[in-house]
Amino acid sequence: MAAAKQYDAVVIGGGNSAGYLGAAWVKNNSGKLAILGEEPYVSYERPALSKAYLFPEKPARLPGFHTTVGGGGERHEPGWYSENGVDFLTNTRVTAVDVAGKQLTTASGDTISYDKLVVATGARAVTLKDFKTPGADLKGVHVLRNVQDADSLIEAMQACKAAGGKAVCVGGGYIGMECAAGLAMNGLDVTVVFPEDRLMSRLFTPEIAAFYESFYAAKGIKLLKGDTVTSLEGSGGTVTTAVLKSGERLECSLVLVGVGARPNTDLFAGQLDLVEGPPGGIKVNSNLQASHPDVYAMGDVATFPLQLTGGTPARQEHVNCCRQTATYVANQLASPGGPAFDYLPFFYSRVFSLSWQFYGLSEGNVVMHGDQSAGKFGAFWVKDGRVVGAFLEGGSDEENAAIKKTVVARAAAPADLEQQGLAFALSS
Ligand code: NAD
Ligand code: ISD
Repeated sequence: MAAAKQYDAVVIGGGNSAGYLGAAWVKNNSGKLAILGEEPYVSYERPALSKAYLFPEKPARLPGFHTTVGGGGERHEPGWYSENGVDFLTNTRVTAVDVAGKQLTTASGDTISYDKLVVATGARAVTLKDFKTPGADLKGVHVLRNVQDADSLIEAMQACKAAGGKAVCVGGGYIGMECAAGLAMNGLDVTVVFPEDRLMSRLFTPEIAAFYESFYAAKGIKLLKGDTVTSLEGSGGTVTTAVLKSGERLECSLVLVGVGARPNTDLFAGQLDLVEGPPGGIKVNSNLQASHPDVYAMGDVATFPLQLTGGTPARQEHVNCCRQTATYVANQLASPGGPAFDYLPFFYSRVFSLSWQFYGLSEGNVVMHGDQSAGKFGAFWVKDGRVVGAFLEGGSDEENAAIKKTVVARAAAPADLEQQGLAFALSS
């Protein structure tokens, strides 16, 4: 039997965060690193898939968006990893990990030993099969998480156009909103179905949501609120109709499901402390170290104490968190201990000509400002007299940086915050 390969550190998962860890690892000159990813590609900037990848003209394609371009760094294609002594093993699925024995096994039967392990297994898209929705596995029903999903979706858009052009997006969150825009830009007739009373209800206030909803309506996108898909019907194995809880029947030849993601923790059940119930994930301490001292977790799968809220467990499914946790873990591997991982929640989206950013916490009273009819508006969340969160649509780099600064400083909110609006952030 061949001896197990040995590395100073192994990353399981070749997604967004793995690329950023690789970059910091090489910079730190930390030793022999392997990154094991089941996708056929080295790390790429996942956010592109629900945005520019779907553009009808000049769409983003690999190798254009390999990490670390989204974070303002170099583009690391496969050659970069080999030139820098990092074994990035694509098409490599890890099937078992012996945490105590510091060894893992891949689907092809290889055994790999490590000194330190970094869990970057990310999250998987929830599907309608998870809800046992009849018809969930019909052709034409898609989720979007990786390049393969995006390529299938693009192929499905062509088939949908040829079959009448009607598409349904299930879910009114990030994927539902961004993909509805992508499908509409490709000339499809799109209906979005979701259970809440407004788009992006996890973050948007009713006033914020109203702006995007009327923008979508003007683009011909129909929004069916307070409803869900109870079954899908098909003909010849391909979807033809979405049947809703309300009884409504939507003719369609493409269904895109964006109903959330679940952290991939299965390999570690019974071996590491996991967070049972929401937010799920692998529990790590303020140095992003799991319950075994030689294991770290980062990116979408890591549940860490959020310093901003006094250490409440947080799992942030966001590329910004992937980048920051990855750099932090690489630095921990080079030099353990030190200041806690301190994260400022950040979310953003871009759809059609729109672009918004949010920093901080959506807690307390909401103070709206700006002019929705001019496409430039925002909101501050004020708690105990301090600005704890800020949202801005249509902001320039300078304006977005200003709202971030206001949140970081926990600026005292003036009585006329609504009138001052963005000027308050710019002058803080
Ligand atoms: P999400 O949590 O943003 O939205 C899920 C939506 O589906 C919600 O509206 C929810 O109520 C709805 N839903 C849940 N069950 C449903 C059901 N049975 N029927 C109909 N609707 C249902 O999740 P998502 O949009 O699927 O995104 C998945 C992941 O990708 C998230 O981690 C997200 O943060 C990430 N993502 C982020 C961005 C971004 O930051 N711009 C873009 C795309 C994806
Ligand atoms: O910003 C994003 C985005 O569009 C994603 O798909 O973050 C994500 C992932 O959830 C994090 O990698």
